[in-house]
Amino acid sequence: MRISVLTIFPEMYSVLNESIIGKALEKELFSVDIHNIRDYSLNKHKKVDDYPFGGGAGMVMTPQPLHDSITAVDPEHKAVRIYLSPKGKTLDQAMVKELASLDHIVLINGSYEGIDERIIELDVDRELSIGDYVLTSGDLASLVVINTVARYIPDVLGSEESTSEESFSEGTLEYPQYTRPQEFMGLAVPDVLLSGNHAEIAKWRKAQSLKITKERRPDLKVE
Ligand code: 4GS
Repeated sequence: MRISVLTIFPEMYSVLNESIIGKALEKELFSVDIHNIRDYSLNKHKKVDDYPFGGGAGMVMTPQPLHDSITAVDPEHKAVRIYLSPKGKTLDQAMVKELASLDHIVLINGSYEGIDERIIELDVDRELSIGDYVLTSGDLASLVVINTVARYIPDVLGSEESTSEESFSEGTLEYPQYTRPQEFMGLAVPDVLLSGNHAEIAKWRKAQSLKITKERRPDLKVE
């Protein structure tokens, strides 16, 4: 899988060199190419923003550098082009899985008050939000997309970090986990987890998972 990123803050993506994602990129299990939108500006000062028509606060990203950078990374429009914005459909684990099945995605990042609407009309396939709050630019949202999608690329996660028994994998929140010591600050690990009875452990975990989902996320509706 290839992920292309269009941004005016390419340095924000240095976090991709860390941890599990950094290792996966080193192994070329997938690729991320980052492009500075400013490099595509035909303005003599490399300007990428301007005042909004109609007035109002802030600046708007101009269409020319966006259109040219999008066209440069995806000339035949074979990729799914995604604009990160609070107006988009909110990212969830089902969407993450779907995105992970694509060959090429382009992540388009706005800053300031946003981008000229005509770019959304002309060049964008989908708008995607990571949640109901406002960031200073789409870049942290893009990093969330890259991180969550990468987890579904074969061999990115080791056997210790599988996507099979985690929150949302069954549409529910994950059961509580315990490790050594058996007692900590007077608190014991639930007996069933020490029993060696795998059927009973699975039953307990399932029940815990349903209980915590009902309590904390009634919106997730299970069964
Ligand atoms: C989000 C979000 C976001 C909106 C970008 C204001 C700068 C900012 N992008 N999910 N202009 N939430 N974007 O807040 O994706």
